[in-house]
Amino acid sequence: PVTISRQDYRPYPFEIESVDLQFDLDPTRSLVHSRLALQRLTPDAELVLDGEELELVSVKVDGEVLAADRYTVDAQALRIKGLPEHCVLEITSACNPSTNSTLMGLYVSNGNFFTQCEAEGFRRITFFADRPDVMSRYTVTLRGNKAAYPVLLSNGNLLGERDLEDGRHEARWEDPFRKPCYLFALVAGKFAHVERTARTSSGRNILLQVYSDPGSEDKTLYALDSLERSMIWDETRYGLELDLDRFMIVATRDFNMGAMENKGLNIFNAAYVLADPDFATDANYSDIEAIVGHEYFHNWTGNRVTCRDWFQLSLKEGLTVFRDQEFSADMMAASLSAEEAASARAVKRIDDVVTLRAAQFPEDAGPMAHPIRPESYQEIGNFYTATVYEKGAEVIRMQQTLLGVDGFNAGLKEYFRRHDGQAVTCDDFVAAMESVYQARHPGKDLTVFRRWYRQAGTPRVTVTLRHDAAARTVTVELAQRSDKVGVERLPGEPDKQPLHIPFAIGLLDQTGRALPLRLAGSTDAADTVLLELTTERQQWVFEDIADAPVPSLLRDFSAPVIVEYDFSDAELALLLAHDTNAFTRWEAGQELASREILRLTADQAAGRPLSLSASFVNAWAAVLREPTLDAAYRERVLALPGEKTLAERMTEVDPVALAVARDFVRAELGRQLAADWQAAVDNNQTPGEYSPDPIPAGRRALKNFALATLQAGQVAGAEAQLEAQYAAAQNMTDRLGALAALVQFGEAAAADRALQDFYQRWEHEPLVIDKWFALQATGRRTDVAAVRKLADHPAFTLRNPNRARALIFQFCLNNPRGFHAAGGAGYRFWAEQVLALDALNPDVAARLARAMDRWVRFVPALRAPMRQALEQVRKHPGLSRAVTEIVSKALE
Ligand code: DPP
Ligand code: ZN
Repeated sequence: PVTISRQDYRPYPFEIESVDLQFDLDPTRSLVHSRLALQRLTPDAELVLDGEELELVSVKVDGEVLAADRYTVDAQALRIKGLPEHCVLEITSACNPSTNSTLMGLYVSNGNFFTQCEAEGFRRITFFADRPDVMSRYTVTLRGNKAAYPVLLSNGNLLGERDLEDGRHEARWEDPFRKPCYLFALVAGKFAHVERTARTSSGRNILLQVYSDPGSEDKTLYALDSLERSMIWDETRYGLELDLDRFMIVATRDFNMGAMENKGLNIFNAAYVLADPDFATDANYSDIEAIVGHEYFHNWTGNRVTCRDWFQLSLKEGLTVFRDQEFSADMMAASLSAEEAASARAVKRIDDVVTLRAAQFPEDAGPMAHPIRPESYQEIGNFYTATVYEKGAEVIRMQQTLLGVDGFNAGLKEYFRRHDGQAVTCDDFVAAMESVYQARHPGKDLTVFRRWYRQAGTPRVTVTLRHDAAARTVTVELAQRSDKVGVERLPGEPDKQPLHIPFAIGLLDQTGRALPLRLAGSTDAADTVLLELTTERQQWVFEDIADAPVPSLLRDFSAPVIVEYDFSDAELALLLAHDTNAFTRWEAGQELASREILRLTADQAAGRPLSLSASFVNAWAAVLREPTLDAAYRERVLALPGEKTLAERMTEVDPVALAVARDFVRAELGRQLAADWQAAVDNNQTPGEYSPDPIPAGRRALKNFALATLQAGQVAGAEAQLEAQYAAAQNMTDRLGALAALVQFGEAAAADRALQDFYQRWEHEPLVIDKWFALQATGRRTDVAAVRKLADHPAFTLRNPNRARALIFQFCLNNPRGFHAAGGAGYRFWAEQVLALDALNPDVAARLARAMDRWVRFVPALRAPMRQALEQVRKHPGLSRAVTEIVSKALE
């Protein structure tokens, strides 16, 4: 496979001023006529247009058919030499959407046409310069049978529609803004829609529409509300107004990712559009809001200003994830009291950090580790990663932390002033931010900060505290190192260098009171101080501190780093009880729980009996009984750290022992604190009409966590409560919560009864059947034989990515007992499924391939069969470039 390097970027030698596309839509042979107005920028340059799986029908230059010896065409590209400086190129080609199982380019789902072009799907639609720095103005004509495809949509504004002979019709669309081809979209078929008109701050009316399968339109109202909220939020928070007269979202059941930000015509996985209380959970509602927001926010951060090349992907994704995180936090906090709002924001921050640690930290320490701006790739589809997205968002957040919210907003404004309408780089973004930073903080710059864009790996920050009783000072020393990660350094790449790390710190006295912090030489005192670590090791002195304090470190997770400090259990318990920063308070509990689970994992692996420490039980009891904590936050504090996060702390991972130990802790907490959990259940009922708002959602989260914990502890009466809740539930959160606890911790017969009932109730709603598969895929009783049986169920298909993710991915990624069972049957199943998926959809197969990323860290008995499974996949003839890249890197 060819490796593409960031250093090799060259501008495209042609300008494509306009693109006129005409589609004759037919499921088995769609014809695409493309008319490109070209300007050659480099003398003698050859025109190379990407094209894959296309049948070339004809090529004309300035109206004349091009002689066959003037061009070549192969499986990758059409090449034309000797074009004049200005010309009009007309290309007719054909493709077959009905057999396109990759879901890239033009494909058919449920009888309707959809497109997906990011990153490199447009080349499966027509021959084109499929790269983000080639920006053009598009007009699009769609023609198709009117009865079969009554709705014909593309980007921008509708110019007109008319009927044609033979029962066909056409629609003409025009996108007034230049765009790269990855933002092109078309949709054709039978749809229902909901719509409303919203007014922008400058007084323009915008038509907002959400399209879905006929009959589903009632379930799209939350998405439509979320779209309107997104529009208002981007105006109020960033002064960014929608630039189109019309904004459409279309839901499809078959989609490789969550959603896609095509200009004016977002295409969404139905899972992130459809909701009603009966079949969507609280988590589904918040995902819909976040993803609708995310794609909408791309209109400015991604579309108006786009990426020069795919190495700059984080330019739009990190920034847009940051923006959707802020949007969700603001929406959660809206209409709450100040105290509740602070707690809701902390919950959002915790959830984002949990995701980062579970997905990104392992990635950054494994064979796929890469900087947020990668240096090279073989398949760009493999770089839509937690690093580019979630770590990318943290790098943006740090810039906000360093500049302050006002400074950051000014920096963003400067970014748009400089680059609106352009395809730019991450450096351009930082330069815009830096211009504000330097103006407001003379003498400072972002030189060191920029290293975050080119260094992979999670930095570790070691903290040392020295109290001088005589001088009444505390000296804090921070030292950073970026461990070599498990990847070869690139040729010529220098050693890891120190990063610019904003490190928020507080100090508590031994009774848990917050100490006012005053740095030597300063007159201001504050509860939290932001230390800026820019070299390998630095010291700060705080004055006026009589007794040795307990530090509260990396408040609000001010940087994506791992903190090393030798807390005693008693100090952690103090922080858990008293820290004024909600994030670090939660963190203290997580650290206590991690220590407990890791100790028990070692006991389990060594065959020693397991016993939970009394001090840990007491700490959890105190949280359960603390009257001031709100439900959502309390649930986050009580929840145990996840297996993937815990595994990163083990030198050799024994996943089954870890799962057993973690479940043991849950069960013991349930058993020993049964009365407290029951009180949490009783005090957090949510009668009345369903609302996905944070307060009732938080109550349900705590109540369902408490009930499941009681069941984990096999507490008498818990199962009956779960069965009763399952039967009487008025919303999916409660129904699924009860079902999940029955499947995970209940008696097999009770679980099976409920599963059967659930299937019958929801047989006709695929999104709920996905949940049914996922619950079983992750069930403690589900082994490889059981998952194979589920894969034979008539409702299962690998062709639908949501279904494949629900069963196969969930089993391989989130069922440690089943997947890692001794003997390697899980790994053989993985290899089979990767290969079967790869034949259909390489993008999705490559994601599943990553289930083995961390294989070298497992105990030897598992490592050997894991390696075998990886080798088996790697040597498979005809393996896609995408999967080849993943398994080869894993085996390197
Ligand atoms: N659709 C994906 C996202 O919005 C890729 N752009 O993140
Ligand atoms: Zn995005």
